[in-house]
Amino acid sequence: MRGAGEATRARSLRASAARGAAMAEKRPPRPQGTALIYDEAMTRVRLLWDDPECAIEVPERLTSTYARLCQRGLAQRCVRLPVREATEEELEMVHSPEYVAVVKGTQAMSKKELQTLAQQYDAVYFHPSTFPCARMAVGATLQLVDAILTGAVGNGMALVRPPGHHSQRDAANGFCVFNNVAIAAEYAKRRHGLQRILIVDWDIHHGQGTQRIFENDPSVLYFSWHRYEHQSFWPRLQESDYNAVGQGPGRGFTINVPWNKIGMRNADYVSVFLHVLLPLAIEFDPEFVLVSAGFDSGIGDPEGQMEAMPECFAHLTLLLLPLARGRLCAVLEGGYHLRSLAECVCMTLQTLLGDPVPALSGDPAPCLSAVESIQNVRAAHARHWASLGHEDAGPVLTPSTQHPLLGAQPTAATDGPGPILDELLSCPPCFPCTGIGLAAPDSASSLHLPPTVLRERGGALSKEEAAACSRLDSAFTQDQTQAALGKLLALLEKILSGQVRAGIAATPTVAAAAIMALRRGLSFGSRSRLLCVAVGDLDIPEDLRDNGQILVFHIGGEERPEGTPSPRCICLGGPQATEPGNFRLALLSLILPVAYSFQPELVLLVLGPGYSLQGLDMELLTRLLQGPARGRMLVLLQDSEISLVEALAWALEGKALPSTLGPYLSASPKQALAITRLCRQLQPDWPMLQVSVN
Ligand code: X5A
Ligand code: ZN
Repeated sequence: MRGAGEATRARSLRASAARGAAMAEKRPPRPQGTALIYDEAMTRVRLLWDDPECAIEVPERLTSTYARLCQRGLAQRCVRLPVREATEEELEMVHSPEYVAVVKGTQAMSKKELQTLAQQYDAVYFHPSTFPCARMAVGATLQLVDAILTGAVGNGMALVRPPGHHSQRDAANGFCVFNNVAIAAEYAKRRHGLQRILIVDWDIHHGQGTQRIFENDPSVLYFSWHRYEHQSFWPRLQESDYNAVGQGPGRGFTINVPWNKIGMRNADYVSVFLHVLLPLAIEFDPEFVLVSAGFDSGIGDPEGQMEAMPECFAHLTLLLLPLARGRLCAVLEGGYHLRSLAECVCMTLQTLLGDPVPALSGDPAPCLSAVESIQNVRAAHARHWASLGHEDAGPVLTPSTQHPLLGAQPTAATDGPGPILDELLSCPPCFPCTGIGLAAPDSASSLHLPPTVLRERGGALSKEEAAACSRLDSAFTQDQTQAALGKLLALLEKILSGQVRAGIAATPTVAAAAIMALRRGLSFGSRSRLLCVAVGDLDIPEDLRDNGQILVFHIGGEERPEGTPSPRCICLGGPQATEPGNFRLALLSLILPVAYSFQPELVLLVLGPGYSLQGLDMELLTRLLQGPARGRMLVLLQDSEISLVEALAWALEGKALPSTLGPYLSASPKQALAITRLCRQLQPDWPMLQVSVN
């Protein structure tokens, strides 16, 4: 009986797999397009009286940002969606009818009355256009949600005013009237039937409104970082600290990262994403990502006083895109330095469009205070999330920024980076060269590839190259191998000289090809840094393993006896290393932090013989490794694996993953221990590995 049942099951599985394949052929390979929503109507609200606290929330925030998007040619590349005003019913998904009525009443108020009403709230102003504008900010956000969730576009951004994340069920707060993002999350649940939504609030203020709306709700994972300075910064709430993790069934679904010092930089932000947000977000496996995209966390902002550069937001966006099949909806919140705001929005939108990210500038070491915050949040969440369950560091008891007797030290007021800021912002954005090169046998022509893929014809090898090849590869005499290696070298040449940004090369002998490519990369420039991530069985010669210019990760190869690991050749051996749970832990906690610390000019990804990464993990790896090297990557694979080229090409092209990452798969305790130990040993060499101060 049992045998027959299983046979039936197997048959129906095969049948459904075949159906899946047939469908996969018909539907467009990847979701397309990035939407932009903006309407001048939202510039109508402005402050009508004197109030220094609210004076920074000006209409020019939208007009100058939009002008810059047009100037950069980014707005033109987006799908434009029309705005609409949200209905009162939609507003009431989050707000009380009484509060909606109060805001509605402002349309007919005199300036005096508006001012009196505003005084009932903290840091708020009203204008006769507040109600229609705030409804439009919500409506614009919902239009974008609809477009993404119906598949009309892949992702998008809404430029809106007033902002939303401080707004609560019954109260306006911090320039916010209706909570655009919270309503969008509720709407996605009720109208689109979603069950898991991630809200990433990278504005520099705590979105206490959003937190309160969802603090009991396990279907919404809310992440916020914010300037805190031990509760001395607005809105000065205890509930913004790392130990506020949600309530009741929502325990664990609120993540707060307090910044206890100003001046946080690129490395601090990216570290928090790698070591706090991403592990939990991947475990949560959202169906949709909403970003409360405030840019007062960027350099120059008078509120935040932080020093993260515009390109940092490109990296933050890139790190979120592998989630939820790339279904990401960014909604403007704060951002008060007009130039910085515009640049940061450009970086975000450019990344949503799939462009490669610029290099992350500055020292890759997070500061002490940031590491303390990371340690504290991870300790607070260790009991709620399996992905942090192997965490052994407790919270920091006496933070470096806090005097044990006096409490928080006031931070001296600074003008931030001052005059150098203009210079920093005026660097022309490096528009990356486009194009993906493909060096593969002709059989690859039946694949469905992005239109930008350029087929490499290749040339004959020089005598020396041919000699080197035959030494490396005993099969080299065969024409096929020779042609493949010729194509590979020609492609690498184009990448090194900047004619194409990235490439894929399929050869009959990937091990030999990898060594040739590394040697060629080495000889290109004596100061160039090459990151090689090799998966599978591969033997990399000694001189390439401990070379100042090359950093090798060898994953899933032969297991070697434990010794002191070399900081330049990091091995995670054995077949277990490529199992999804183990691999994803290694990727976030080890590979990416080291890669960001190393700052390579080029990444060589080698899928060697015996390689056994899941398809989705291979795409995840390809997509995320584009961060540290400005999208410059060459993937080498065995020509018998030619079917992988399709997924690789779309990933290199910046397109979203074809599915969500799926239910959480935990790392084995043994592998988690091995990875944690490696991280600790390598920390002195690669500062972004740090997750605790002890
Ligand atoms: C959306 C936003 C900030 C309010 C600051 C009040 N609000 N001091 O950035
Ligand atoms: Zn803000």
